[in-house]
Amino acid sequence: MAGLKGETPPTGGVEATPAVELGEAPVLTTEEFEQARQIFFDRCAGCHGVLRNGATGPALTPDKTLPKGTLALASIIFNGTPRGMPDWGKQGVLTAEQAELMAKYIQNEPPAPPEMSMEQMRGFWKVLVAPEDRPTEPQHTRNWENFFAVTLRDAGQVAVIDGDTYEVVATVNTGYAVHISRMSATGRYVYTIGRDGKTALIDLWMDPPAVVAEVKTCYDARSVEVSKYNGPEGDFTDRYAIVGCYWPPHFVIVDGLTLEPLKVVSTRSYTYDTQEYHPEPRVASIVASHFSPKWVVNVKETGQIWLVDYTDVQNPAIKMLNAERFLHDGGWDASGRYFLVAANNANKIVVLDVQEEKVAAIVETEKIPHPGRGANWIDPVFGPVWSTSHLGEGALVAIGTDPVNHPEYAWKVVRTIPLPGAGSLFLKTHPNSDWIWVDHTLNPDEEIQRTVCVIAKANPVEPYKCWQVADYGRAVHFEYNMEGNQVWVSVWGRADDPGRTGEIVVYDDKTLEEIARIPNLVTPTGKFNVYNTVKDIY
Ligand code: DHE
Repeated sequence: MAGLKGETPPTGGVEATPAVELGEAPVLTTEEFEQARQIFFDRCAGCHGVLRNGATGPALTPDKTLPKGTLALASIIFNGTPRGMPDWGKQGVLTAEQAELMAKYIQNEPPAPPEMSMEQMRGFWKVLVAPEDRPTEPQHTRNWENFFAVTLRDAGQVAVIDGDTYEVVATVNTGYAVHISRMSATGRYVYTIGRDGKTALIDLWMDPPAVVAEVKTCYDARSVEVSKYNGPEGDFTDRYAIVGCYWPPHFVIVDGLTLEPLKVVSTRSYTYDTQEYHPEPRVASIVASHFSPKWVVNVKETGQIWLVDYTDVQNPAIKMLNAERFLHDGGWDASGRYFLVAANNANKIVVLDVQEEKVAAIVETEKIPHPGRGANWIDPVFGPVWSTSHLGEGALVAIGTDPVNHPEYAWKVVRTIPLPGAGSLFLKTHPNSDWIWVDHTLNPDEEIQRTVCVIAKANPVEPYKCWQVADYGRAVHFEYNMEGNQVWVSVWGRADDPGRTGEIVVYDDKTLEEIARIPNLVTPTGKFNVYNTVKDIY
């Protein structure tokens, strides 16, 4: 079979013109093409896009890949690059044969994945325990506000762990590779979003906590959020949730208590600057405003921030703000008025003023900012700041966030603190803490991957201390307990390596001494403390 052609990507009715002669692409059998298509969807689409137009990672359309050739592409796939391409071969995720298969696959035209209708979403929707059959008060005596929802990435599960006792209270089946968990405004419910587009609703009042509803609204997703507003325009507490999809490129508003899909809105649109049509503008981070009944929806490829008013979900008013490409992750400043989001490949942080509903500033930072939700703290010289670390540079920056009392520092990088290396994914602090914690998960050096550093807020010029969290795997992501006096760090092992699948290490935040290990977790990743997530404390 000559270079197997995929279907024409959806272009909104306009015929797509292939950029190159497909005859040049390496030949794949139908089975090989199908295997490669699945691997691409699971491992590559997140950064490169399903249609391979590029975003966090470069475009991988045949006009770009064919000139490189199979050997060079396979080497990149196996060994990774310092710019952030994971070393899939070295990590043991792909074999040399699979790396070669993927190298051949990406020289072919990308096949178009299917769309998803409201009818299909409704077909996937299940209410396992109806709201009227759920408990009216907690069925256990545990301090559920100090529970942590922990993604067990390669197990397709979320562990609910008691932050007081470190016991795993429940391990629930969710979607595959849950990306984030968000809590209802009351904290009672956890909303998880799987990479496979499945949302699960976990009721923490049940004994043990269990999934009470689930729905699939996309084939590929990264974000979920709830309605948090309670004010003059109404009480929307826990009334709705919103799921942001990578594929199909849309967001879906669902009922907050049952996950019934209610409204789907496409994000296919035009880039904010050149105003070119984009067939795959994916939904990156979403946050709920506390000031107004609105979600902040960050649309990656078109570089727009959409303010979605949820007072009338069937007829939502959407304000589209021009921002920057490619929007990714971000968090609130301490006041909750400003949302700071990374446009990671532009090396910029966009500052949204939700009160004025405008972009307040775009801040130039280091290479590939990756804040998670960032870290808010008081700098001894510059006052209130928000920080991000970076994938492409060993640097943590502080950006002034107080235009009223420190206007000269607002929306400027006021500090750049050197780190042992690049490849940082996350950082975290807490108002009660003296430290900012930062990881180096994607650094190519094995020792640095396991190393976390703390920076003293009182002397933020260099790390106060750096150390390896474990003698295997990679250290990733932080979360504080409810009191803000303990820090949890994940260690990624390998799902197929018994005894070293992964664990969580708990530190005393005052002394930086290790106080507990929660062992035998399968690739624990994001950890979300109920209280801190409800209150947006980071
Ligand atoms: Fe994430 C947050 C997308 C890779 C773990 N990640 C986010 C958010 C987005 C996103 C849009 C913000 C959600 C929000 O706040 O609403 N992540 C992507 C990707 O597209 C990317 C680059 C590639 C992919 O294929 O997924 C990617 N992310 C990863 C990982 O490899 C990580 C480390 C492990 C994994 O699960 O795949 C990972 N991402 C996380 C975590 C958060 C996150 C733990 C939440 C951080 C927080 O504290 O808020």
